[in-house]
Amino acid sequence: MIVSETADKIKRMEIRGAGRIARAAAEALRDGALASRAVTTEAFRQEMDMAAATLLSTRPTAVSLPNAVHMVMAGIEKHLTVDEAKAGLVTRADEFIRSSQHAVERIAGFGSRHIRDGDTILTHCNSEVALGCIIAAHKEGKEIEVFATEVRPRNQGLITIKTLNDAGIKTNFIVDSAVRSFIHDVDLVVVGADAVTVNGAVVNKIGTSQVAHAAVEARVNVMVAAETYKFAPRTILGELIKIEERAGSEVLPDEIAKTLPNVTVRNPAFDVTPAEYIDLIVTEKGAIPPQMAYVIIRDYLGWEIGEFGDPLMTGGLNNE
Ligand code: RI2
Repeated sequence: MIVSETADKIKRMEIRGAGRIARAAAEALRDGALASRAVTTEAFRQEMDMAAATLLSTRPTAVSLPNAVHMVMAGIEKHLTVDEAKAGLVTRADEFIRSSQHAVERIAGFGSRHIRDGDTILTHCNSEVALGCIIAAHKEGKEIEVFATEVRPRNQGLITIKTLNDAGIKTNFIVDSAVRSFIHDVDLVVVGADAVTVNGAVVNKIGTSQVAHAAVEARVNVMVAAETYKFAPRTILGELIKIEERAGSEVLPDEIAKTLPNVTVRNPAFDVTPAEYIDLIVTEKGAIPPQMAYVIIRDYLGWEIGEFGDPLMTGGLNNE
C-alpha cells in the first residue's frame, strides 16, 4: 500500500488500534522504500523523511506510531549506497512487524496468568493485546465472563463483542455510562494503551479513566496490556502526550449541530489514567507496576538523556 493511502486509512480510523497503526506505518515505509526510484542515498532519505512525516501527521496520541517510524527510519544509516539504505530500512520494518506480533502473543500469555478461573472481566474499547489476554485465559480452560462497553462515539465495542462472541466467550454488552452499575460484578478490568508516560500514567480510549476510577472505588484491580513500544520516551523530557480531539460530527450529526448555535461538541478520543489507579502493566518483557515505566523506556526503547538534555537513542526497539 502506498504511504498516502495508509496515512489516509489511519486518519479515518479504517486502520486503528495503537499496535495495528504502528505495524501499518512500518509496512507503508517498507513498501515506499521498495517502490522508490531515488538514485542517491540523500534523495532516498529525503523521500523517506517525507513519507515518515506524512504518517506521523495522521493521529497524534498513539506513541507506537512515532516509535515504529523512528525504529524503521534508523535502518537508513550514514554512508550507505542507496541500495544498502533501502535494504537497511526494509530489514528494520520487517523486524518491527515481526517483533510487534511476537509481543502481542507474549503479552497474551503473561496477562492470562492474572485471570483466574471464574473471573468476570471488564474491558473498554478494542485492544488486540487486552483481548489477547482474555482469549488466552479462555483457551486455557478458565471459565470467564466479560463486560464490554459500547465505546461512544466510534463504537469500537462492536468489534470487541464480535471477537469475544467468535471465541465463544460469554459477554455482556453495556453502554459506557453503565460501568459503575456493574463494577461490583467485575473481578478485573483489562484494557490496552495508546501511550504510557514516564510516571506510569496510561493514555487510552476516552472513558478509560472513568472505568479505572470506578474500579479503584470498588477495589477491583486494573490491568493494562501494553507492548514496550507504547511507552513514550519523550515524556522523560516533560513532553506531554497530545490528546487527539476528533470532529464533533462523530458525536452529533452536523445537521443537528447546525441548529444549535450555542452548543460546541467536544470529542477528545483519549484520556489519562493516573498510575495510582493501575495495578499492573503487562508488557512482552513481563508485568511491571506502572511506577517502573522509566525502566522500560531506558532498557527496552534504548533512550537516555544526553549531555545537553536531549534524548539519545542508544539502541533500537528490541521486542524479541
Ligand atoms: P491495541 C485504541 O485506539 C484504543 O484506545 C485501544 O485501547 C488502543 O488503541 C490500543 O489498541 P483507537 O485507534 O494496540 O481505537 O491494544 O482510537 O490494539
